[in-house]
Amino acid sequence: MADVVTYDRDGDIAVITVDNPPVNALSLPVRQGLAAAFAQFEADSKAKAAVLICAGRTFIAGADITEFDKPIEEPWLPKVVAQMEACSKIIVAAIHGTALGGGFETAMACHYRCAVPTAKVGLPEVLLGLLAGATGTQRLPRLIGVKDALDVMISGAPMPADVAHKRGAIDEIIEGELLDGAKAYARRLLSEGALPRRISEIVIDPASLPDGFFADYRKDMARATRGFFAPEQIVKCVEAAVSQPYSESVLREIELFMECMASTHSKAQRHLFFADREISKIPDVPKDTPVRTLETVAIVGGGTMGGGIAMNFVNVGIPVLLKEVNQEALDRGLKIIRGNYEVVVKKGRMTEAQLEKHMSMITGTLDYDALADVDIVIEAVFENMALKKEIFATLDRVCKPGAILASNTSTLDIDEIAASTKRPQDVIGLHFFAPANVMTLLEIVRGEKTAKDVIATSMAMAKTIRKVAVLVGCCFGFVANRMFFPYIRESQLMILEGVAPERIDQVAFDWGMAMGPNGVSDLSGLDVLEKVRNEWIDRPDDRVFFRMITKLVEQGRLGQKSGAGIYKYEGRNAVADPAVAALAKAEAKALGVAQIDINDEEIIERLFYSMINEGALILEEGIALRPSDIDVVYANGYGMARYRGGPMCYADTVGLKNVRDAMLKYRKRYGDLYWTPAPLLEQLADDGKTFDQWSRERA
Ligand code: 3H9
Repeated sequence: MADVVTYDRDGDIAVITVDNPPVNALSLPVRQGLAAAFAQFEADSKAKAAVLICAGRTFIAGADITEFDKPIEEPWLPKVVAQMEACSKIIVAAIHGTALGGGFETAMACHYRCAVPTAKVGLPEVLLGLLAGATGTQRLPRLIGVKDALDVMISGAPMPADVAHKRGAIDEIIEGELLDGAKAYARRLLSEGALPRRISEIVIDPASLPDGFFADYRKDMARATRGFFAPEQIVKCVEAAVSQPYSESVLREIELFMECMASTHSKAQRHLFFADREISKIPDVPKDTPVRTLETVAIVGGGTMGGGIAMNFVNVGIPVLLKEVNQEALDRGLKIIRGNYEVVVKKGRMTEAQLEKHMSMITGTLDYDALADVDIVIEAVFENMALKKEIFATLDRVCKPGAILASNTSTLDIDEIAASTKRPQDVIGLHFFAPANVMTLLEIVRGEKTAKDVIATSMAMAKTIRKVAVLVGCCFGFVANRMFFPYIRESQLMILEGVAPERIDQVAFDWGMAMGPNGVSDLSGLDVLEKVRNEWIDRPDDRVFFRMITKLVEQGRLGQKSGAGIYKYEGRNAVADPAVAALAKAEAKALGVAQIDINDEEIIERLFYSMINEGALILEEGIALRPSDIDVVYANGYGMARYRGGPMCYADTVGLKNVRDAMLKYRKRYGDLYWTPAPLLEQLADDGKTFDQWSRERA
């Protein structure tokens, strides 16, 4: 038996322990160990019952995801759990931490389950584009009922121990030490004459479900699961659990699991699982880098952005000093924050008293000197370099030594901002995404002179305020916006070429964006995009660039906020506006832009390949550490469906040669300016490699 699983006996109770750090994943040695340990238990005449328990921080957290791209090695998990359930003597799972996926399936193969009150159990495979393929989709509906089981599997959300106990997924809550409690529980079961209780033997009565149950369930989940492959597969598994004998429906589960496993969706979602964990690994800022104290925060600028940023800190109990230029602006800012909290109260997620407490943690000030003692200042005024430099020069004068001076710029040069202070090592970019109190992404922009402890402190701060932080280098637009500009640029040009904005948005939406480029532009504010364009010193020399935005802003059409932009708005509903189509036609004529037929495939290629090529340039320049970091940015900051895995993963899925060849096609039509493939893309396309392979080879 492998060391990761050990077999001991305490009197008549066998204790089988899994010890495979960090999360006791079911890698091959664990499966081998479990198979051997339960064979030993079956043969051990002195053992009357077994307790399955895990060492370390958690019960088994699932199959080993790193094995999924390799051929299956026996014993495969469905076989191991079948062997366990078939045991002639009782097995008790003793759960702490999180029993997830294959871990919960292993627990469900046990005849009884006990857990500490802090434990959680669930089947989160859907988040990896998979389903619980080791009998989970067959056992959970039998154990807790069809509707609850579907909810657990479609959401992927774990059940806290008390909920699982109430639903019958956990039989006993152990208040004290888990192993002692589990052994005592097993002995009690023996004394009561309990027999192995096999979930697979429970029969679900189809008549217990309301008519049309599955059709209704599909309708209900449609919005939340739009575009994803796995949820429908899960529903099919549960339909099989209801309509077929267990021996047949488990085979159906394996078939549907293998389809998920082979899908591009699952590959993309698994890629993001590891990408989400890679982002915090910064080669020259190791985990043990010291961090500065961060107990007091000031924000300069109480507009929508500054207010949203303030809420992040207040929400985790950190008081904020909000600096504005005059009382009127300050009052307006505080009113917006209060309004945001009132929405939360209305939704029942906060009480009036909590609202007041949160508001009491924000102190307004009009005086820079009030910022003298804060640990960090985050500047959140509008995108104007001259103004930002002036503010940083003032901060340099008033703030205590060692205070972190951060700018929430979304595009501008952090090094130039830092140069307006005598302490560039303390200056960093913290690019929050709007609305800052809702969006999880935070780009942390490292300047040339930013100190390592300032980076480490900012990364730690991001965790505290529950943001997904990606460290990026300094260039116009950093990673997120720099790659977003080509996407908007192509959308704008296609409008001039005669494609309706709503069609572009629909194609992008169907591809997997939460909102198309035109809807997003209107939401962000066309005037904001125009300002950014104007601040972009070395923007492309191109009359057509962002042309529609410029013209619409001239007409006072600023987007959603002014009731009209690329669309006109009836309430919050975007409606196509013939005036915009007419404007596009007139502008195209004036600029000599040809009207052409563009199919959906071209819309996708132009929107996303232009973005991907910018990503390749960003990688060459070292602005992003890894292609997967870029993917995390897009999965969290721009509503790109996780089943695409982010733009760089999507490029790998399409094949870099295909991306490059499509670019060359557009280069022929539009010239070199935008469609010259990045040297990295050229090289990888020639070598038949992916961004992912390139990244691994450099690691
Ligand atoms: C499944 O079970 C399929 C079956 O139904 C069918 C099979 C036939 N495998 O997240 P953390 C690594 S699918 C491999 O930072 P936390 C992780 O990459 C699986 N590695 O810790 C990280 O590595 P590193 C269903 C894994 O305390 C380290 O462990 N299960 C796995 O914040 C620490 O992870 C799931 O989807 C894994 N399964 O959170 C659960 N899990 O240090 C996935 C983690 O090198 N896991 N690692 O970066 C989780 O949700 C969280 O890791 C957990 C702990 C909540 C357990």
